[in-house]
Amino acid sequence: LRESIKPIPQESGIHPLWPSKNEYDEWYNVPATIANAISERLHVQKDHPISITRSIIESKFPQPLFKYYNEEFPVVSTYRNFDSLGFPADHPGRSKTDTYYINKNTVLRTHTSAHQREIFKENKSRGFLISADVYRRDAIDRSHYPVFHQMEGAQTWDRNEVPNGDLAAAVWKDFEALPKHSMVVEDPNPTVHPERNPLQAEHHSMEEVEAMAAHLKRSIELVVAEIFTRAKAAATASDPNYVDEPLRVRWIEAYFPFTSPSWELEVFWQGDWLEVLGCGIVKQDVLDGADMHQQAGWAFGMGLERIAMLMFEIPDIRLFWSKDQRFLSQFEGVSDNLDRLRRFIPFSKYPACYKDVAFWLRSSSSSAGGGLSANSQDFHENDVMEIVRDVGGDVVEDVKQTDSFTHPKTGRRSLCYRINYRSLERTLTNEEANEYHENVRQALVKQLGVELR
Ligand code: FA5
Ligand code: MG
Repeated sequence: LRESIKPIPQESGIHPLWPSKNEYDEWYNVPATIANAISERLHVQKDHPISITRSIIESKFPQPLFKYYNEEFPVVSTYRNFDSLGFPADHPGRSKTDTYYINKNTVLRTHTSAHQREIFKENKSRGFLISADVYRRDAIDRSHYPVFHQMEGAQTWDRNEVPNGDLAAAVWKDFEALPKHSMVVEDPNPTVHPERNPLQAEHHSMEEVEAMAAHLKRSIELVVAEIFTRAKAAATASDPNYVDEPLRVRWIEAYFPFTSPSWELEVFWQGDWLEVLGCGIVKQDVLDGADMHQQAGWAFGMGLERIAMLMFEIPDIRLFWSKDQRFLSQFEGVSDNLDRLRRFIPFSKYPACYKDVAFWLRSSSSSAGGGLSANSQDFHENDVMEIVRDVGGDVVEDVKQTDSFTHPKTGRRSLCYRINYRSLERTLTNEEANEYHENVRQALVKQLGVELR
């Protein structure tokens, strides 16, 4: 039944660099399915769509101006993942419900920005790209997965090295040298916002920030334009009558503790805006931490799955983890010859099987086994997501809350979730789905201490 779920790892068999058990503490919350993912390294697996996507993006940031890093190990200190980037002590991203911990001071990185400071420090080029697997306890749906891949990029200018010390002029010159594109880009907001996205006034002039922002945005737009050119060529190769829809992209304001001002880029895809990356002007603290006091520049972090989904028309993020030859064979030979890139042809969808589970949260704060707890105050939906995923693996397509109810007299809260069981590889029998669901119900009781309704 659990054939599509990887086996529970042996005591020390996760990875040679995985921390030993005596480093775990009461913060440890990494399920076996997640720990096993660190050995997959899809971003460097030849002919894997994530790896193909990575190399196409790399081609837009050429060496030696940029140096590429693809080997950073995912277990990092909380200092690297959070503190070195200026995350406040009470930032929600640090909570156990959002992040996988080995122990109080060690996590699975939640983003490639975890390596910014050290790579700024050791890198001798003016730019870098870091591609890697990242880990988040997140909702489950077609575009969210608890393990995914990001590419971090940065480029800096050194005030001591630009002609006449004129940073803005040097950046504008580099901007003018970038290729043009014909995409229509919505970008309605001013470059800075006095409260939400201020100029780092002690460090930059407004003109410098305008120049760096323009350079950053153009550099990223060129990636998107390349992806869509490839996507269109692939679609036309499979279907000569293919008519593409006009591409819509927009810059929106964003917030990150380590950039200001900051933006996100969204692409209109299948009827909805899909966020593909975050970026901004690097905070001087981060550069100072890397002894780059005279430098200024930009950084971005993009979701490689999201970009690959756009380019190959891959409909479901779980597919990237498939070992099914009907998936993998469609990308064979593409790494060596990008002209072979084709749209993904979905194999037929197997039937969905919806099952509901309803339960009462505990009203007391007594703690259940497993370190999780589900009394009404500190209940977090990600705990449900993770239990479901741990039991059902990739057979769970998505999980949605369908009801929430607080008893008027007792004040107890009840929740109902609808789970969609659907294998990407075969039809699940009703018996199998029932067995998964029963295991989910038992795990919710055992690990969260809920009372089933
Ligand atoms: C970050 O992770 C920042 N570190 C990005 C950044 C880097 C900003 C450098 C400024 C400078 P965010 O949480 O928005 O930002 O994630 C970046 C991208 O990762 C998203 O835009 C999305 O494309 C992708 N992403 C986020 N969560 C998931 C998920 N669960 N599954 C798949 N992709 C995801
Ligand atoms: Mg975001």
